[in-house]
Amino acid sequence: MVNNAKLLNWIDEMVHLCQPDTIHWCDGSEEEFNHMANQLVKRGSFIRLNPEKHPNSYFAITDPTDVARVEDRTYICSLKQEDAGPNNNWLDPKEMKETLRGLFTGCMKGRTMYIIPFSMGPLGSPISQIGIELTDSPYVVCNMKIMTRIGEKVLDSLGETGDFVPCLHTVGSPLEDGQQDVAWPCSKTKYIVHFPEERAIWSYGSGYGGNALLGKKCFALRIASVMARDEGWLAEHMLIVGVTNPEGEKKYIAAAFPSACGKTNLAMMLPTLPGWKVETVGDDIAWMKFGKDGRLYAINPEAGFFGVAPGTSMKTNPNALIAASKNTIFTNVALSDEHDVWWEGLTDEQPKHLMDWLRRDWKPGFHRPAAHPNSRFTAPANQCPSIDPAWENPEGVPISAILFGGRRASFIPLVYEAHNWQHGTFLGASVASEMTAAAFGAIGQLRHDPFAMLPFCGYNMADYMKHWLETGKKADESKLPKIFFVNWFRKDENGKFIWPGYGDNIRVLKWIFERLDGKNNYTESALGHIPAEGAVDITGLNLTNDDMKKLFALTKEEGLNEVKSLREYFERFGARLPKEITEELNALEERVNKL
Ligand code: TSX
Ligand code: MN
Repeated sequence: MVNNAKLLNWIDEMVHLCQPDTIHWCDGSEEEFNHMANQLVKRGSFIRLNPEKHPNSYFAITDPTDVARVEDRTYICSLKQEDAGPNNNWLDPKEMKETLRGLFTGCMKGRTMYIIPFSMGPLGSPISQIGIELTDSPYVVCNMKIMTRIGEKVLDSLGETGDFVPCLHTVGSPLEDGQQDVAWPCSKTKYIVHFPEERAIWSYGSGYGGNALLGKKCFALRIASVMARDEGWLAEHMLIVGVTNPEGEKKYIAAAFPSACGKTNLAMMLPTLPGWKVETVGDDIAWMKFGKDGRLYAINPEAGFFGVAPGTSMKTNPNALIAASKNTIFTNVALSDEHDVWWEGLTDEQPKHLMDWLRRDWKPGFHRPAAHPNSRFTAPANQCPSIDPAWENPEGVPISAILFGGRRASFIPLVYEAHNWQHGTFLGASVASEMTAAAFGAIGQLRHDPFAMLPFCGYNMADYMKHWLETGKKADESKLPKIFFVNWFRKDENGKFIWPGYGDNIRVLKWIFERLDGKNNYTESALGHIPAEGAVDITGLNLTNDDMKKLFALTKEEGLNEVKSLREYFERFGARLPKEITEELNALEERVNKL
């Protein structure tokens, strides 16, 4: 029996507000998943995939207006606007609650309220956190079952007095008596709202991804970043990998990249250097706390991958395809006549006929994609062939290096190392990426995305930088991870990528690995330590010395442009920008001026 008073009181209040027809406590069993998937098939929301190709897997299509996170409808409702910062939409929490109470009144009429107890992180880990999501979407329940640890065991762990983050979600589409449901109910009105002081999430109107699977971006990043600030740990938009050298020594690395840089591909990469191994702990989020030994330990709070499908192939990421070969939900991809899935980039040859993500006929030569560019697979992490043996270790894995990166056609070298934690924090603050999708503005335009956390930081980004600086000051610097910046995307004068990327990125990780062992394989540059000549292992690659020079070339003109762009960007944080960030920027300018 559930005896947690906070939980029971909150559910009572929310049932009264949302007025669902029925209530269902999710036990997290396979039977429950199958039952709900069957219901979704009956109602036309799911199509069962060919079990010979994808056992226990489903195809879902959303409403065409509900296909991505809605950043302009996402709010951080802190008591003070300055605490949300220029990086967030803000409204007074009292006013927002009033608006939401109005919207949520009767929002689940004609529907079932599902109660999903979930754990972010392995159950019982000192780094894990519990959330309870109330939702009227069975699609959300099925996805949460894959992406998190859900069900009775979580309630047991919560106990009588345990705390949790309340996560209320509705698709905002109540049903009148006898009204026929649609395949993807949602509302034109959308609100994704976080109350950081109260540590609560209210999400209205969308059934998709990060808007609706509230454990992921809303909890594990926006709310958790606030908890981490207050409690002295880090909640980061980072993949986690274990890298083993041919001698069998292993180090864990965390890495933050903006979207469209291939984070999931790096998390699951197949190294091309003989004897090297890369294993996956997580592909999106890292929660990091200091252990008793003074080192930083990370867990992946998730249990699945919610990966972008287009571009994923046996060439770019075979481990992701194997992870998604069974027990997987595909959303907004295309469906073949054999009830298999397809998306742009999956195969060189296009299928002869498909149903596209808008349920229309599709044939090769059509000038529109068959799969939505933001279409996804929801796959269990433990099905990934490269999954790390320690991926569910409750203590986490010790992090030796943190990587930041971006998609930069010029100036930013293939790899460089920060001088110390403060300089590394500045590298994180300087993350920027050139856009590849028109949805985010002009293609090729530089977008600043500090720590790759711009859409996910639950408070003022300037205070976030301060939190990183303070984390470094409190720690024993010799035990802190070393910080690096990487850029796989530098282009030559003909607009061609110079670096082969993908599995060959192990060559960069090898240099980093050796730096961590204290090898003197670097030289100084205006940005930081770069590999000494010959220190990046390029045996077997078609790269000339000239190419390698191009990957690290720095010009004064480009450097001054970079400094100008950063100064302009940081200005928006006003007096709240930590003075250390300005100092690092000034120091960079001085070094660039000597080029
Ligand atoms: O994921 C990528 N990574 C990391 C892989 C571990 N991508 C894809 C980015 C979009 C999600 C990359 N694209 C990478 C990379 O390292 N590098 C590039 C650029 C690139 C693209 C193609 C080739 C080389 C580099 N070469 C050929 O197509 C033959
Ligand atoms: Mn992400």
